[in-house]
Amino acid sequence: MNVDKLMNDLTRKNPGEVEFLQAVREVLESIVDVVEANPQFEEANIIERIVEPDRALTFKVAWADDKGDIHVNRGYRIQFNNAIGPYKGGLRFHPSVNLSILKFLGFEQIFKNSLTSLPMGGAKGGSDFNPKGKSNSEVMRFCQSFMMELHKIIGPETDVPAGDIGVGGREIGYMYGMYKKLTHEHTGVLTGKGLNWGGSLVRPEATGFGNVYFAEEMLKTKGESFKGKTVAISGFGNVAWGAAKKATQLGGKVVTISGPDGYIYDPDGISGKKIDYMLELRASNQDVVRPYSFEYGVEFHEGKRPWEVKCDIALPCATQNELDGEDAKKLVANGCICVCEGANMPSTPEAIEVFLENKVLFAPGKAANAGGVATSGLEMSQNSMKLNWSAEEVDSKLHEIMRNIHESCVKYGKDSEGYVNYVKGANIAGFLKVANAMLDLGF
Ligand code: NDP
Ligand code: 2IT
Repeated sequence: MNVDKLMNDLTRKNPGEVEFLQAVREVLESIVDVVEANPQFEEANIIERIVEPDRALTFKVAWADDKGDIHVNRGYRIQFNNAIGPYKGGLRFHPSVNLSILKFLGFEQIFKNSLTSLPMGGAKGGSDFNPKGKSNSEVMRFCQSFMMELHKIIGPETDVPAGDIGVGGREIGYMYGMYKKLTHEHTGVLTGKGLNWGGSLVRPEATGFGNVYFAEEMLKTKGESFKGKTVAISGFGNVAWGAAKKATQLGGKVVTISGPDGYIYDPDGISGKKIDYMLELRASNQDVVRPYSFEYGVEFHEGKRPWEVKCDIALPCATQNELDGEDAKKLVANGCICVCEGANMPSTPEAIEVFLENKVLFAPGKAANAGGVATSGLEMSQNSMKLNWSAEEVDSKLHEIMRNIHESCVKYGKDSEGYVNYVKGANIAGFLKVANAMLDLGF
């Protein structure tokens, strides 16, 4: 298997799609040995087939603001691969959204969903709509207009979207409301729904909780735990919130959160009502974390990332490529022993190299943030059965899924000296199931 040749061909076919190409290269480099040991994959051209989305739809989303002015955004849905189950993956609303970002996310989602062991294929979608400063009614009209197009290609057994950056319970509600009107159906077509209309307990917390459960498993391999550890978190959204909650419950002290404007350093620990204050910050639609420093009288470091702070554990939970080689070196120099990605692809390839060289416990997002989509899968199961599980039941299933993902990573990622390369482990374990399914199904 010639990774450079494959990447050259892919670069020619997808010019300028930097994030997509970055995500594909990482996977291909990890699976070389497995592909070479299994000639049936190359014989069936699995690699060329897996890097091409089944379909990538873009559509116009026109909506009226509160003054009556009409705006146009672009909507997307990338249905990447449905070999092991219906397409599944979130919707992102952020001004930076483009085809490359959604293709990288859709591609990652194939392997992440495979790792969960639940029957879900990979997809992603969203829009370059900027929720910042929009009123509730503007967000509603945008979501309704978005769903007017999206509903044509989704369905509970076809493609089941959910949230991601800029899409939380409120947006899912408005989109689900419109889907229900358009189709005259009340089915589990979206996940992350409200509890009164088909949602699952623990879904809001699931990505962050799952991330911390995964980190806990990694720490255990070194006889360590969260107890007494200093934790640096980036982001202040859904994932950062859940991670802060669980890390604190397990005895860790979370000292940072961050936004596009800079980071907060709270040496006493972000715990209790301070964690829920993050929800208020997000709901304000202002895109800034700074108000936390006024509310609690702590330091705000404008324009900086939290990776310069001394910590034992780092949980990057904001967005892609938010932790580079220099940040990684700072973390290592400051004694950080574990980096567990809550966001999708937050570490650059240079950063990952630094972590692996220094034998840091490092988990890639596709393994470590799979708790969100796994719990979406559990929401789909509950919808199909027309039953609701208790919070304890969902949480214990989530916990077990994260332990199993950790085990799969160890199985395929442990080297002869005992160091676990979780990037390799996650990519191989995720790939094998999908590739074998593709063989079984024919082309
Ligand atoms: P939220 O919208 O709740 O929060 C996202 C956070 O990231 C916010 O703090 C946001 O700030 C910040 N952010 C977004 N884009 C940028 C940017 N370009 N530069 C700097 N900061 C940025 O989203 P989530 O918490 O749901 O998502 C966070 C990460 O976790 C993403 O990578 C997402 O793909 C991933 N993820 C989410 C899952 C889920 O279930 N929600 C599941 C698995 C992974 P702001 O919006 O103010 O720019
Ligand atoms: O990146 C992700 O896994 C998500 N945004 C969650 C997807 C889902 O379908 O729950």
